[in-house]
Amino acid sequence: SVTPAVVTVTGGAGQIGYALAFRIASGQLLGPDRPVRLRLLEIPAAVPAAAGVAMEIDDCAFPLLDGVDVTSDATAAFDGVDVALLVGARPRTKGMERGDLLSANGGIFGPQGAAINAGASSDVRVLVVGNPANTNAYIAAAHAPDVPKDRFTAMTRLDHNRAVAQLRQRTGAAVDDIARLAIWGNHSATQYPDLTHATIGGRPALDVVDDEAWVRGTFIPTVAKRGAAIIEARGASSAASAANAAIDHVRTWVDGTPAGDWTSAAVVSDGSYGVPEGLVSSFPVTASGGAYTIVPGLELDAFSRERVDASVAELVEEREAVRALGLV
Ligand code: NAX
Repeated sequence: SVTPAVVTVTGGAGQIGYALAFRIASGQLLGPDRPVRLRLLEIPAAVPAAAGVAMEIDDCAFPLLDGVDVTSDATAAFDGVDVALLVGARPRTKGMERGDLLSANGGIFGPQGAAINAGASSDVRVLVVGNPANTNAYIAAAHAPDVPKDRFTAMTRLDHNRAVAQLRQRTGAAVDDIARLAIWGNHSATQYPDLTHATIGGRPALDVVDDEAWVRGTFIPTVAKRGAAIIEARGASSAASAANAAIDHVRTWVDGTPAGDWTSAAVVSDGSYGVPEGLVSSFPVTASGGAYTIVPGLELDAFSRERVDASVAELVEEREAVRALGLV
């Protein structure tokens, strides 16, 4: 029998946690051959709600599920973890300054990084979803000196999928014919959804679209502000689509990207494209052999360069702020 993979979801009682947990337990994260031990980490006040989620998961009688544990103890949650999905975070509330937000999240992601460092399996893979996702991943990685840096990632796959969806709606192309889209920088409104290397059925997407005003005035802001539009429409932030993107991110990490295509993920920069080494920034990435690799050698035109630099400048500011606060 195969040893179950330990998958830990933080914020297991939250909206995204609720959408994620069932998909993980049903085998959609690691495939139909890998049994799963699911752990839900919550703050003490939300442990009863997480226990309710665990009851519902039990009630699905998923054949691949080895069991569900609920805990508010990070050490227990990350002991032997293979895949850590860090979803729970402190949201920005009214009147909260950025320093307060970063401090509150440093208090979450620092200790979680340390618990991963202490107890995770040697092949652990970490995806940070909770915002500010890039900087939370930076903080967690800084507290896990024994874990290779390339195991820490943050999620921009939802932004990537949103960009694919906008392009398919505009052009009528099939999703499978759209390739080489990229999200650069921070998972925030400064992100740069980049069509300059994208192709549709092998043709440059910019030739198919043939409308620079649409690209700059509609496509880019629609993708970058989609989260706010969902909140406006639904009265709640993206949940099932975020969970779906988290599943995609991990599946691609494990299974690889198709030949000739890439995806987007925020990974620890090696200095590529002038992004300071160590920052967790989104890039076009390929996956193979269980590792994400930044796509090398792409040409950035002047507009792209400016947009990437602006988003990376925001990441640098966040890094300086968490350093000044003593969070790393
Ligand atoms: P919810 O508020 O519904 O759930 C968050 C859960 O996390 C709560 O149950 C809370 O008790 C728990 N939590 C808080 N601190 C914790 C801690 N220290 N340990 C364990 N659990 C803790 O938020 P939800 O809608 O699920 O969103 C979760 C996070 O994802 C937010 O930070 C949100 O901003 C972020 N998002 C990131 C996206 C991305 O693309 N990277 C997109 C979707 C989403 O907005």
